[in-house]
Amino acid sequence: MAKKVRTAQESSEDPAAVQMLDRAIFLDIDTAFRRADNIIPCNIGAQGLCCKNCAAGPCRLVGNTLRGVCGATADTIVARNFTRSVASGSAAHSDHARGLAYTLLAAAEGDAPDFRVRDPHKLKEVAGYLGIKTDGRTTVEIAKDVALAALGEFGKPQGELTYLKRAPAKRQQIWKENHIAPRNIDREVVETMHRTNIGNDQDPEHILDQAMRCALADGWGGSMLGTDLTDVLFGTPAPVLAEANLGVLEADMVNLVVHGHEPTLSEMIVAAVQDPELIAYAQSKGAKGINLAGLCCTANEALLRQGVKLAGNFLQQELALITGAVDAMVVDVQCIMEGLNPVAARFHTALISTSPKAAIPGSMRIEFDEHHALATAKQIVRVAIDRFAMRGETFIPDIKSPVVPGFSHEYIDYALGGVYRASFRPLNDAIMQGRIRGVVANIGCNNPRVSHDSLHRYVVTEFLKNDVLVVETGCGAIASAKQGYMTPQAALEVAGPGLREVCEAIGMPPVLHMGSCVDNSRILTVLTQMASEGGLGNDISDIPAVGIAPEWMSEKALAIAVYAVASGCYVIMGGTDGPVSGSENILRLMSETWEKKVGGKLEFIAEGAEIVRRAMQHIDKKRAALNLPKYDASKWGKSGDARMPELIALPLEERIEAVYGAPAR
Ligand code: NFS
Repeated sequence: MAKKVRTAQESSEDPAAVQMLDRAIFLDIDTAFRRADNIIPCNIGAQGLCCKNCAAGPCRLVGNTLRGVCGATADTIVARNFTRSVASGSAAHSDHARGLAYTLLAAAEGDAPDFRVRDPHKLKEVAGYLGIKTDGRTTVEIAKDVALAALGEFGKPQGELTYLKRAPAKRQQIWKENHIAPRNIDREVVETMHRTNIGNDQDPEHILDQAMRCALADGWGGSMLGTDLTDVLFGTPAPVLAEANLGVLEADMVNLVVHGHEPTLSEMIVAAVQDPELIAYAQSKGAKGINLAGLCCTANEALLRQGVKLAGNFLQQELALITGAVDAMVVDVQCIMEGLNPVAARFHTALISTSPKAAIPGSMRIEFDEHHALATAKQIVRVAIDRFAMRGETFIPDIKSPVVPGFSHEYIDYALGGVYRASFRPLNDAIMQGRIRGVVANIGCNNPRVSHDSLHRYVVTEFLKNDVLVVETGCGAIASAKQGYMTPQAALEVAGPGLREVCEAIGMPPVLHMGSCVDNSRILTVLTQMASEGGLGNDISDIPAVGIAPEWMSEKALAIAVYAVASGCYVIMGGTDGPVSGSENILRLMSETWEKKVGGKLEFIAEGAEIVRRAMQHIDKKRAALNLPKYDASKWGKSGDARMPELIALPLEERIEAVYGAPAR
């Protein structure tokens, strides 16, 4: 493969990113885009055919080499490599959740004065799942027991994960029959590493069963606890209005960007930037105020609850710095490029690392711990303000889109049915009638091997046109937010006739932002509620739904994909041929065998049009299996008011006249 250096336009479909990529070329600044052009991926590793699990190798299984030094076959090596990645991704999500459990515990014990239970309602719900009594007890008492029970899920000596019982009964039975019900979170990660160590599990199907068990410990364990405890500590999301893309940076304000994944720090920073003393300090340095924005999943967490603006997704972290307008970028863990510091060093930007788990050479170190969280956050804001005074020339793309995020399953329930009859019935009915053809969860990363945001943009547009409701998390959600698809108006402009009617009736966007990648657990909950509501079968695998990560790159995305499959979903990973392409047998195992075993399957499909075709085919197949009417777009579109964008711009009296045909009384 010859190296090809892409132009800015070829590298991204986001116009704000393109402007910054041009500036990167002009200033000769290295970015992930350029590095991806310069590094030709190792074809053997890319297919999963390189084993470096012991010092007898690394063994590369190509040509006539059919076995590694130990005798391992290509199938075993591909399965082992893949399963290790799933363990790594599961560990990342779950360790994040562990941190939240410790924060809740510290708050309940009075050791973290800046944190408290913001959603006592959710606390009681979670207590119920964990078998903790709530009657006659204080919030603090319940919170302490919830935190301890959550921590117990990581290493309990006997039994299975408590949250498994939140799944449909049929699903729980499938896990039991296949011996893939996770016992505790840490044990499944540890056992995966053990089994894939030299000279252990040598049956690829058996290895992949462990991939499912480990991933389930993430989805119905680490991630679900992570979501629940975040809601307990910071509030369950509900819709809020915000903005997305690099245009949210302000030329005349101190710009502080939070990046990474943990909400504990970012929530404190949200509080710190509102401190009148710090605002006055910023003004004393010539700034109009302090502007907070976020990247990646930290951004999603802060957006969902606080309406903090989105500066961009994974591939925009270096680009944000290239505006020259970021005074400080504060990072914690996960998806933080090592390439950031050299870019920050070209500007006045302070790159501040905070996590005891992630040291970043060259960064300013302000270690965060929950015991004096707000004080640390204020210190960070002060650094940003001091750097503002050192700012040089800036170039902020004048590009941003409105976004209405915050669709927790609790809010969807409420939006569909109201306070007194909250229910998923209207959603199930819309799918059963065919107004909504099916549901796609479009999630996951950006990958510099793919033109930035191009596949997210393409597949989501196609699904909306075909009356498929799209729910999103992670960097996929940020891509749609930037594209302007997360407003109720977008339904009128892009959605097909049936989906448009539903969105108009409820006043919701056609693409629902459900949170960070850890919050994919919310999608499991929604699917479970749909399955138990009636009319769409009685298990997740019956629902006309597909999970897609069109531009994935992280091992966390593999963990999500596998727990979704083991929960009964068809999952498509896009952009590349995928990490198991070196073995036809493994590809078959993950599609045909897994579908027979657990009702879900995993496929890697590089190209957008083929992703859409297979997803539609699957949705229609599931509709047919449920005996639902064949999808027919011509039946819909006559109710609802397509004039909404013009109407809302009119003064009240004219609007009433336009709607009711008579002047306002
Ligand atoms: Ni998810 Fe979030 Fe983005 Fe990918 Fe990284 S930020 S946890 S891994 S790159 S979606």
